[in-house]
Amino acid sequence: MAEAVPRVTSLDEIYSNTTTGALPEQKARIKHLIESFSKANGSKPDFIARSPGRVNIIGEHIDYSLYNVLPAAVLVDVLVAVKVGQPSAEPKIKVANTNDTKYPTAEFDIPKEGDVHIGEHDWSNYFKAGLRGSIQTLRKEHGDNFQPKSMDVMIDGNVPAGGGLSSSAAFVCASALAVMAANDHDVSKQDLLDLCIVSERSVGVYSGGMDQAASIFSEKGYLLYCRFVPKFSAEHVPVPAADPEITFLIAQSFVTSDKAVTAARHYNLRVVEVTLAAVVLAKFFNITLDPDSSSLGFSIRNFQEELMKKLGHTDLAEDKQLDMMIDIVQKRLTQQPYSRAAVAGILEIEVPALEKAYFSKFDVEGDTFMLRQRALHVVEEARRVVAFKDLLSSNASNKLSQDQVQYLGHLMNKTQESCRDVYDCSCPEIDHICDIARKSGALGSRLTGAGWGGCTVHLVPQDKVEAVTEALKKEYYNKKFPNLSADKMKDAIVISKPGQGSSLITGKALDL
Ligand code: NG1
Repeated sequence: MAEAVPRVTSLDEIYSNTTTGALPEQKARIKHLIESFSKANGSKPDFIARSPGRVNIIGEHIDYSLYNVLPAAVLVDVLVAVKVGQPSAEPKIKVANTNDTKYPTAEFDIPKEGDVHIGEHDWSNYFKAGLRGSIQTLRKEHGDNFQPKSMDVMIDGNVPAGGGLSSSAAFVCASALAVMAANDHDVSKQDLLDLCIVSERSVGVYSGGMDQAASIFSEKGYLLYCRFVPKFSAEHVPVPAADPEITFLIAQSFVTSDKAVTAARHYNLRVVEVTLAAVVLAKFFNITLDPDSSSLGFSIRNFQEELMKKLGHTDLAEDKQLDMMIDIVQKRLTQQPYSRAAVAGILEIEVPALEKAYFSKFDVEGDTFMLRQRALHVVEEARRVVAFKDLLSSNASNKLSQDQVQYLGHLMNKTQESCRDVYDCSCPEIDHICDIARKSGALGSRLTGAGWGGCTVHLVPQDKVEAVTEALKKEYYNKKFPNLSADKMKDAIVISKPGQGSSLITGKALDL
């Protein structure tokens, strides 16, 4: 039996041992949510579905090429409080937010047939995305006549929006979990993951799957090593001991990058570029790729597997295979960007056929594509992830030496260089934060998440945390945002130990 998303009856199971002082603060927050819910709906919620944000330690922009990544859940999360109504031919949904001035209440029906409608950019779309995916799954399982239940919902989220900690995945995962639970479905972690990846694509972002995996599968105290092939699997990797202890410091840039708004020229364009790189390389080696589970159906990882089969190298270790891939990308793809006509020419198809295959699922701005640069980032980053994970796993029960800690930091610094220069997904503010942090004691500093703003993560020895924090305040936040409120400053820099993944908060945990 696949493992179900846990039901917890005590908040300690989620929030204790994650960050000092977290438990009382979270209890107060949940109490406030329950009180606001009762005020709006006349009684307490039946349960609260919860899913956290995540920080990616290493493995950036490679999940949608199906390469392994190493994220962890953070403490901040999205809470979806629910009161369940009756099954109905015309089920009604009311979605409110504890911050109702910023996020006004939305009310709508679930259509009898077809998908839940998702309109222009609106905060409630992320709930609708989770709802849409869940209803599709429930109808698949119980037939088209399945009658969903009405729901009164109130949401409270503290993952900074557009801040690189994957607020969208936390929101979609918590919403889908809420809908499945409201309809008496004990969803497994794997099923929730599958449906959330598809759900999030309905908000227009051709997301990889890392964020949803980290949000759902993470366990307190562990990083989550995610493999996407042959199918998704998660391995819980402890953060090894070191002297001084290593910490992951998370610092916001406060440069907001809304993926759903900028996707056409940022995120989705990269998805197209790496997909085109995969099919072009396959063509060069006379390989026909079968569609895979990546966003557009053809991934560099799949090309690698097919190439290794063809060359008789399937038993070669992962790092050696990736070294070969790096060499191939450098030799076979040109520095110059490729036009649509050039790609179509290589694939021996007409431009309209190319456009139908790779440009019709979502809007993409751009007529030239940096295939070599994007593919090179992908295979080199995948190689760094393997090196990082191998070092952690081989030292799970020993203390890391100073050299080993330095090496982990070095890998993170290389990721940042590649994101900045090769994948072009950093921004001046992120580069600046990384410089300040390194100069004041961080061993590794890089953007985390999609980039173009958002958030950074730093590998910092415990005895340097204060120096790095002070330097960032002085040289970045105080200069760039002199009027930052105390609350915002508190959110700007966080040391969050790896947190717990999705859960349903029920029973006694709601008696606050
Ligand atoms: P963010 O934008 O930080 O949530 C996005 C993708 C991930 C991954 C990273 C880059 C979504 C939901 N998430 O993360 O899958 O591709 O960018 O590594 O689109």
